[in-house]
Order: sequence, then C-alpha cells, then structure tokens
Amino acid sequence: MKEDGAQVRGASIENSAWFMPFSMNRQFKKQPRLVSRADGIHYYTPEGRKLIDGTSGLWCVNAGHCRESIVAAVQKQVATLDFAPPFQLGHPAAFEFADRVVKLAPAGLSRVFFTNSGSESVDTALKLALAYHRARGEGHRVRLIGRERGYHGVNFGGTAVGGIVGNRKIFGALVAGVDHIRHTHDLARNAYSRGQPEFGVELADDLERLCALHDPSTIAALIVEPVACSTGVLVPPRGYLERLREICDRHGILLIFDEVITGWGRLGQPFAAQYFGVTPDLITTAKGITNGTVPMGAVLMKEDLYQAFMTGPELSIEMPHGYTYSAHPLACAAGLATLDVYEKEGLLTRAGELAPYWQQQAHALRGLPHLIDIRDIGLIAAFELAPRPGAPGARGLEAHRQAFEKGAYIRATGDVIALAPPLIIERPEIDRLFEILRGVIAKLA
Ligand code: PXG
Repeated sequence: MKEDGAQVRGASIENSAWFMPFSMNRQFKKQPRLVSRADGIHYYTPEGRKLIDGTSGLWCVNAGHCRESIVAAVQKQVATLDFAPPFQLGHPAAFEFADRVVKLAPAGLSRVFFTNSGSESVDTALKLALAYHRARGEGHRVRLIGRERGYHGVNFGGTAVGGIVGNRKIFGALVAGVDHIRHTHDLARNAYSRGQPEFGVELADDLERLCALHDPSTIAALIVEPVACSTGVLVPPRGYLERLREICDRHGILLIFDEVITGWGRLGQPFAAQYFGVTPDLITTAKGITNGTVPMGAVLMKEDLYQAFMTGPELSIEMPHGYTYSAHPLACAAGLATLDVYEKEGLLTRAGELAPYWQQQAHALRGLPHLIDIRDIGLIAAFELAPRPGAPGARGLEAHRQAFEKGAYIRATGDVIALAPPLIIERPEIDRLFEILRGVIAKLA
C-alpha cells in the first residue's frame, strides 16, 4: 500500500467517487494522507506510522480514540436495538442520556433536543428561538444575529448567521433577516495574550448598534461561539461575553452559545458557559457528546423555553421539528459510555489542570520565523503565521502537510494553526507535540 499513490486496499483514490467535504479534492486525491487506525492520542497511517492527534480528530475525540468501554457499549447496542423511531416512540437510553446531559449543563438549562451534528443543532436552536417568541406572542422577533468570523456549521441557518465569506458567498441569499456583529480579533492590541485578551470588551456594544438599526423588538436571538475556534481560535476579550449577556437581557434577545467545540471539557468545565460564568438561554453542542464515535448533536435550553412550548391542547405536537435519527440508540449508548469515561477520569475538568503547562509550552514557541501571534485558552492553542505575500493560506497548508510527515496531525485554517489534543494527553506528549510544531514552523519558507 502506498500513501502517495492512487491505490489503497484496491480502491483508486485518484478517481474515487467520494466528493470530499471542505477539501481540495483534486490536489488531495493526487497526494492523499490517510489514517487507518487510532488509539488513545494517536492515529496510525496504513503503513503503521504513528501521529499525535493534535486536534482530537476535528475537535471531537476528547477522551482519546477507541476507548474500550465506549466501543463495547456501541457494539452491545447495535446488536440489541439498532434503531428506534423517535417520533411518538422512545427507547430507555434516550431518556436516561437526556437526564445525564442536563445534569452537566449550567444551572437552569434543564431540557435537551437531540440532533445528529453541530449544523443540525444550530439550525434547531435558531428555529426554537423563533418559535419560542411566537409562542409567547412576540412573533415580531424574526431577526437572527451572528458574528463576523463565526462558524455555525453548514445548514442554511448556520451558514447565514456564520461570518465566513467563503462559506456564504456562493449560496445565494441564504436566510432573510440576518445581521452580524463585529468579530473580536485584534492583533494590534492583543497579540500574544495568555488566556482572555485584555482589550475589546466594547466590541460587545456592536449589538446595541444593530438594536438601534433594526429595533430590538425585531431581534429573536444572538448566536456566538464563546471561543470562535474554526476561524483561528478567537478568544473573547475579558468582560465581553458578560456584556453580550447584559445587552441581550436588556432587549429580550435570546443568547445562544454555540458550544459544538467548547463543550465537553475543552476549557476545563463541562461547558464554556460555566468557565466564563455567563449563562446563555440555549447551548448548541455535538462532537464530544459521543467522543466523536457516533454522530450526535444536542440543543440545551432553559426550562422556561421548554415550558413555553408545553401549552395549547395536549393532543398537539409542540415542536414540529426533529430528525429520523434524533436520539439514535447507538448515539445514546455511545454518549452514556462517554459521560462515564469523562466522569471516571475527571476529563471535564482536566483541561483546567493542564492549562498552565499547556500555555507555558505554547508560548515558548514565540520568536519563531513568520509567527505573529500565539493564543490559548483551556486546552486550545493557536499559532498565527504571517501570510506569504501573494499566497495567503500557503504557510498554514504547508505546516499541516509537514506536521503529518513529522508525526502530528494538526489543523490549519488559513495561516492559523490550531491545536486541541485529547484531554487525556500527558505532559511529555504535550512537549512532543510542540517539539514537532517548532520544527515545522522553523522550516517554513
Ligand atoms: N458550530 C461550531 C461552533 C462548530 O465548530 C459546527 C457548528 C458544525 O458542526 P458539524 O457537526 O455539523 O460539522 C461546528 C463544526 C475546524 C473544523 O477544523 C471545525 C468544525 C467542523 C470541521 C472542522 O475548525 N466545527
């Protein structure tokens, strides 16, 4: 089997039918990078080369790969109850898992709607926000506000409230009535911040600008990632999320935290809401909810949101929304086993214990060529490279490829390298990951 050829296990990669997501299909298929096995914090290539997983897969395998108890739970479930319809029927694990999930949520977020991905969670939360206002006689609240450089998945609602031009521009008008507040990234004032940057709390006031423009009574919800991870790890300035909460309260706007990445222990608390001490009205999540093993997402909501739907005749469907695979038995089994691992191993708080060391080792790379910022929070770090003149993104891509050769899987979005390893990582492995990254950055042209 060769990695750089067109043939792996008899399958032609170069001419493969697979239209790969968010990938450079033609380039990748000529020079594929494959993994065929994983264990703990490592991936293995088909030739058996070991790679440190620097980004927990795609920010989802928080407890590390192929954990025995999760594997066993999924195997047992698939052989017992492979599927159960979630509309007007249930299976025990769905109710048990829902109750376990909300126990870990910030106080007051006591109900959960299951989906199959982060994108579905986001669109579900946006629909819940609109329907909630309507149920309370405030159907005039129809606008949805996102933030520049936000990523909220790829469905229509999430693409519309998202703030990445490349993801939006080719899909037409998307969803009507959407606007965006400014992003918080400010290298001039905040480069090389450790944890939350000092400057930028006033950027939250941009929400007041949109309230003045549209009238707050037309705004249903604001959705933000507590830390915007996909667009290069943008850590919120101190006081910023608190101020967003105040402004939303002042104007009756629902605040949605998109915690698809920041949920499940990434910052040292089950959710970033608890880490920052700011409680949103809804939380969207996915990924780490099943340790990435079986697709699943969830929307957590405050009790009064749920109760607003539980009115009207009892013989009515309170929420005309849901998926064939909502609360899929395999996902619930994986989720329950995942929560057991998180709890037994203290993983939902472990990032807090590792963070000081992680931060110190990350910032030790300061001074390498082309590096213009290092930022971190919890068990996340980002390294921003100056774009190569005339070729933005080239250095990031090159770093990703070189790291793969040198023994680490890392993410690059544009010229920002992002790291977020499994929460089971040990200090010597952190050292190894940064050593590989140091070597890679040092050699970039
Ligand atoms: N919201 C947020 C905040 C996300 O990070 C989604 C929604 C969508 O989730 P699904 O499960 O539909 O993909 C995400 C996904 C990256 C990367 O490298 C990040 C995501 C997905 C793929 C790659 O930063 N986040």
